[in-house]
Amino acid sequence: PQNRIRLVVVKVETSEPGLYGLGCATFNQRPLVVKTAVDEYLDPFCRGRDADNIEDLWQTAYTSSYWRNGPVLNNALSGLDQALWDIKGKRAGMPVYQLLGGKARFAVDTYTHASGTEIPQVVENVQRFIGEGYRHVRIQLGGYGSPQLSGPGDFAAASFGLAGDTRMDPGPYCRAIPRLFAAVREKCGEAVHLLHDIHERVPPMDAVRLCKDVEPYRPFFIEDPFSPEDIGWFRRLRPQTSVPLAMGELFNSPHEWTGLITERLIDFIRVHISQIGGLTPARKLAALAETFQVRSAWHGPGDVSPVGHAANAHLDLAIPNFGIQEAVRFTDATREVFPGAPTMRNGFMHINEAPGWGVDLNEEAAKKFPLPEHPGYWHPVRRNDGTNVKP
Ligand code: GCO
Ligand code: MG
Repeated sequence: PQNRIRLVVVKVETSEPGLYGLGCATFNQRPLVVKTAVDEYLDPFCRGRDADNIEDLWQTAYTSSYWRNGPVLNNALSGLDQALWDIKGKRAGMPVYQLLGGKARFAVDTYTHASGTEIPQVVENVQRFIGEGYRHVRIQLGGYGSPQLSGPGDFAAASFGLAGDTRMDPGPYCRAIPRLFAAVREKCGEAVHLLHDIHERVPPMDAVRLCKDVEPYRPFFIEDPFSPEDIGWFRRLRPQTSVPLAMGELFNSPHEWTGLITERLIDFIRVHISQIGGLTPARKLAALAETFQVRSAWHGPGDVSPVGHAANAHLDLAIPNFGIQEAVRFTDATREVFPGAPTMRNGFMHINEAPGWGVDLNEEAAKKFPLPEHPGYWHPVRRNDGTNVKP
């Protein structure tokens, strides 16, 4: 219950009895602000408007705040947008991927997460996932940036920060990851595709060196070597390594991805679809990326609702430049609240073929899971001297 995720899902009702749609608006770290944006602003804006005109509703709602492209308003907009696509599918009697042109593949290939505090544990987990049919596995040592490699923080002793603050030292992390890749390759062979998420935790030049250090182990991709504030570094990294690069889960705006794609600086675009405003902007982004041979890897962690995972998967099924998708692992409780949620078989994600997204919401069941007490903000991660590190 402590690590329960604060899912936000928007329900759009129409004047046609029983016709409604669902959209993912999950922002786990600030859920109530998204709720306010939906209830106080989008709801009155949308009343009386035609649910058939998705593009018009998206464009007019997007500019209705004048200031735009932030995570809160984009998530709220995604709730509306994905719900309108769900309605469109239900009205057509088709799954949404059919509205996008139909299937370009039979199912969605995925990667799963193998982690552990020690290298042998990670190796064991990779072997287990290969046994379960996965062809792609992300390998991490502990949490992002492996705070356990850095030892506990002494901030309390220095009367700086609070007890829950953790310490992250780039040195041990950057030395451990190439050893992790070497061990997994040695024990698990060449066939499995390996991924790793740097999660923007190290100074840019350390990330450059880390990418070069893991190059001999042929990663499928290395994710978020830099933070969005540092994307200028891709121009320096790209000429130095052939390691495939994935970027974008923190992006909000086309300004952030357009240059990276058109200058061919990344291989995988990894935006979080609700964070950029829903399916409407995501399918345009997918088309832009297709022209430049950039493949999709839509962000699909635990803090995306089953509706959002279904939206990822419908787009994955339809676009030619699909790359990879994060595997889902829903609990029985989540499946009870969201009947029709995507399922996994042999490392592939399958969607429910019912019209729309194929995912429903059991509002009665949802009442059993109120928001956790903790508001959801992240606790500080610090360098040795207490300086804040991007998460
Ligand atoms: C990933 C991620 C996530 C994020 C999380 C933030 O799956 O690649 O980086 O685990 O940290 O979604 O809330
Ligand atoms: Mg990530």
